[in-house]
Amino acid sequence: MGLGIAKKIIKAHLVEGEMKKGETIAIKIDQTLTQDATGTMVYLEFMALGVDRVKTQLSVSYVDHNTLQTTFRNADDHIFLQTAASKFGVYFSRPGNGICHQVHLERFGAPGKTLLGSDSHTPTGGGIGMLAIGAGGLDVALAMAGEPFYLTMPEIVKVELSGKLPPFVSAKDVILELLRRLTVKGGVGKIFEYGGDGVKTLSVPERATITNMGAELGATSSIFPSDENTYQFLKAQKRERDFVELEADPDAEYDDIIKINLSDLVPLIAKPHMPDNVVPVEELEGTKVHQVAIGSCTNSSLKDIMTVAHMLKGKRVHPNVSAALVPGSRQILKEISRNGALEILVSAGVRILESACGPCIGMGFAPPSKGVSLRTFNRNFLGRSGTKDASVYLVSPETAAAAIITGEITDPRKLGLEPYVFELPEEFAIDDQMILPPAPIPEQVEIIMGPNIKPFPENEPLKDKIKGEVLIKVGDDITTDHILRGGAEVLPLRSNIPEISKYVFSVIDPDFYRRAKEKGGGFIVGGENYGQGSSREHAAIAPMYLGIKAVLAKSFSRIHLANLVNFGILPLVFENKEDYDKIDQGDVLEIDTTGIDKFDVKVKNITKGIEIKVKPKLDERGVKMIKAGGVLPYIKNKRRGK
Ligand code: MIC
Ligand code: SF4
Repeated sequence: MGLGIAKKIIKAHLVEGEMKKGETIAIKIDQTLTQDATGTMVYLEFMALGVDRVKTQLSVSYVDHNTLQTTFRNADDHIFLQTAASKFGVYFSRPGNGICHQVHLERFGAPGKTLLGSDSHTPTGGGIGMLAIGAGGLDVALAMAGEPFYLTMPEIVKVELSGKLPPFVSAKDVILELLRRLTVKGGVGKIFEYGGDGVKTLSVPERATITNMGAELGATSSIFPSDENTYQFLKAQKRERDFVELEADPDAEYDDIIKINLSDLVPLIAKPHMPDNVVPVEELEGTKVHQVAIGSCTNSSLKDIMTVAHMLKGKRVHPNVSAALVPGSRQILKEISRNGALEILVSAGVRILESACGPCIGMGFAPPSKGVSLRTFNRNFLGRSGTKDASVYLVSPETAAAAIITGEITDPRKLGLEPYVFELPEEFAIDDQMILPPAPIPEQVEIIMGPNIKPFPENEPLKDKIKGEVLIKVGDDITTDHILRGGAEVLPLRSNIPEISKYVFSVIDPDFYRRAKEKGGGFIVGGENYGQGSSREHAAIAPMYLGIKAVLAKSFSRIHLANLVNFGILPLVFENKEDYDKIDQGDVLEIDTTGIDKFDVKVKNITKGIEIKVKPKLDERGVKMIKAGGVLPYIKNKRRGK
């Protein structure tokens, strides 16, 4: 039986387990990436592991999330990250150099390699034929220390593309179409492998838009073949040496096949507050728009920006719209400065923001009260923009540009503009000055930790009996932005768990922190897909710090589940989903964990006098980690021979 691309890469990196769907496997990691908002924890964890230098082929530390620097905090973090990178053998991409996924694609991504990143959009690298996976920070720290990455062997779904995108329909519409069909839960436990004739019509940045937003499907990863287009992209980055061809065997077998005819697609839009709330743009035409933002790791490539510049040439930003552009990288910013596109955009009245995550994670450019904001980003979760009552819609750059011109949601096909045909430059505006290599003599580097950097709290081993109150009960699809939001107020606290824990669940329940403190911890009850979205392990560490011992849910998202286990919070799934209705907020539960080695955990709802049947969502390794109180105590015990 032949193999697809994903399986070929997994096979070449497999160190434990069998490539059978649902089995636990471990793979060797070639490259890692971290970003600052998750990275400070990663390097603190790496230090706790006691390893001197990274053991990977390449590790890169990016600063792109926290670049507002309203106080000393972010600046302190940057210096810590820079000195830690230098000492531990990690390349350091300075603030202003661009968004981690965009820069990694440009300067480091290589077909056939594995990449683990402490950011959920790491699968962007799948656009260049890497097996790129997002994970919690601790898993990335372990990979840097040379440990393999453990995951459940995913189902492999082939997405067969045929045809060619019509004018003003773009890569964003492909992934929005998949989200429309499959929802934000549709990809959990799956890798989406793209194939078919339509692949060759898509350039690497277009492919990367699609693999990037595979994260919104909940997928483990998404990947494209490595072909002539991949070669051309690498060549224009002066990195031909990194090229290898990668294609699926003709008789490759898949667990499922999804077909998309690119020629049939239309401009799509995701309505508030979920990326799968997708309808054709046409349905919302005429809705007044207050702001438009073009950027983020999904849609800030040179092609995206050139398309917008082409559509805005000689035009003005509508007087009721505030429009902003966030170039994905300094390379792109340099290119548009030299080719004239920047001049067109500035003349039109577009505001130019720094090459960073920016408004995507609520770092500036918040919409007005009750405002309508069109963004080329990947997430429109409640409150993420910084304005809780704003309506955020996700669109392609084409649809964004149309709204900039008309001031309302507009199908870009109807403007009567000439379609733009993008040509890859012979050579991109390559300039790696803002990527600092690690120090040749690590002993000479002192790691600088400002007062914002607090050591992370450790957990205690699992107790046989845990009693406590259900501190909060939430519904389906709760994101890590609900659990611990981003934004300019909270992000700077990422290196300070006691402070950031004050914001747990603050978007949906501002009283949660007070209750958790008063009761000395307790439990969380969730619905389906609990913890979807970001990889931020703070959404597990901060609840752990507040004394949360277990989360009972109908189902979990992959990364958050791993984070809970890594920090010793017991994940339990309802055996009968209706039992979710038999627990209310405020109920007192008693959990008996004495049978955990046999995956037997008993839950009693003392308040209601009933038993709730649950299964721990753990494999054997997970059980050991939970018993120890998380992965760090587990590893320390292992080293001490306990
Ligand atoms: C996001 O898009 O939500 C983030 C911010 O990039 C997160 C990481 C984080 O919370 O730091 C992600 O996607 O993993
Ligand atoms: Fe940054 Fe937004 Fe991409 Fe997350 S999704 S890495 S915040 S640009």
